[in-house]
Amino acid sequence: QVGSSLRSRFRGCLLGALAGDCLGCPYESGTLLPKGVTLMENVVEFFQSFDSKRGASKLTFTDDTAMARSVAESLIHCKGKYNARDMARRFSEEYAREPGRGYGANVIDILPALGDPNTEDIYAPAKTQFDGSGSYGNGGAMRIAPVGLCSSENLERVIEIARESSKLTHANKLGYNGAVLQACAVHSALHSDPVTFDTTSFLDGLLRVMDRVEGTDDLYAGKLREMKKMLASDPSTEDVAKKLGNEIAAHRSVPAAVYSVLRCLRPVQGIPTDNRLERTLIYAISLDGDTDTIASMAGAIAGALYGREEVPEAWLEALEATADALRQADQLFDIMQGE
Ligand code: 8NA
Ligand code: MG
Ligand code: MG
Repeated sequence: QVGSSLRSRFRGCLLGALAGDCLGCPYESGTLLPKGVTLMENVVEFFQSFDSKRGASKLTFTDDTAMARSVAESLIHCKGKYNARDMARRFSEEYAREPGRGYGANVIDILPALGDPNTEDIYAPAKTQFDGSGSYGNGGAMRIAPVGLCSSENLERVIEIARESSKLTHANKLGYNGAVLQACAVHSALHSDPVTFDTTSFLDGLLRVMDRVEGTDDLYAGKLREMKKMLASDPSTEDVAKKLGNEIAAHRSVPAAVYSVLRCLRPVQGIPTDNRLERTLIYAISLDGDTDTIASMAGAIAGALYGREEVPEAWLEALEATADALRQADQLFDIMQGE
């Protein structure tokens, strides 16, 4: 393993996901900006204000982290294996405990049934959503980072767990394929060297996966191909949001998260920081729209690439539940080492 240690990458991934959710949440679905100030300028100032705000109340996480924590806890409890019923029950119990975390408007209709032992087929409730077409919301992808940490060699296992575990709530292929892309992006970042990182081979790896899992569809694969051109032409954040999306739908948000990470490997005009994780989150939030979720997904990928060392100390103080993220990362790491 090159660069920071693999354990550090596990920590970086879960902390990055948490940070993106907590820091992106204040910007979700539109922000009233002072006159003459761009969204990116406002986000930069928000990030810079941390040191002076130390000791203030914590920035809280939302559904993205609430569900990701359940995914991680289930994988830990089941020793790195996927157990549908165990994970489903945890989603349900977590929602019952704290229903006010900002869940999607439709997923909440089926969360109670996922914890009911009388639910015979645990995948059935999700299939009833949207007149039987299933949800294509980004809720499958937003919580999938811990799955990307599963299995050091076997990408097939990552793909399988990502697909099956998102089907518990997202039966539409756009929904679960978005989770497959996000999990594979985390997995690939985790096993890449940030110093010699090659954007083209990273995208080609993801393309091979998505070409295969999408079959004749070309939605995610098409976006990955488009990204190669965009990285060369470097469009504005507004144009990136138009092309790749910044919405609540998986196919209109997961590609934007992947792009944010790749674009922020190098400096971005208007984001005056050398910290690449911080740059990635500021960029992702500046795409506007579903900011907490896009930043959380981008943070998970970037954190897996750069490791815990790239997480500013001020964040650890400012964010809710950092100790849990570190514990889960360590437990997942220990399970994977023992495989
Ligand atoms: P979901 O499954 O309820 O989907 C979210 C939304 O996507 C739905 O309410 C629909 O508007 C739309 N949608 C999904 N599938 C279809 C379909 N087949 N046809 C038509 N419309 C569809 O929940 P989810 O878990 O996927 O949602 C995740 C998002 O919700 C994340 O962005 C998360 O942060 C959260 N969120 C909450 C708020 C809030 O203020 N409470 C705002 C934005 C996002
Ligand atoms: Mg959220
Ligand atoms: Mg969101």
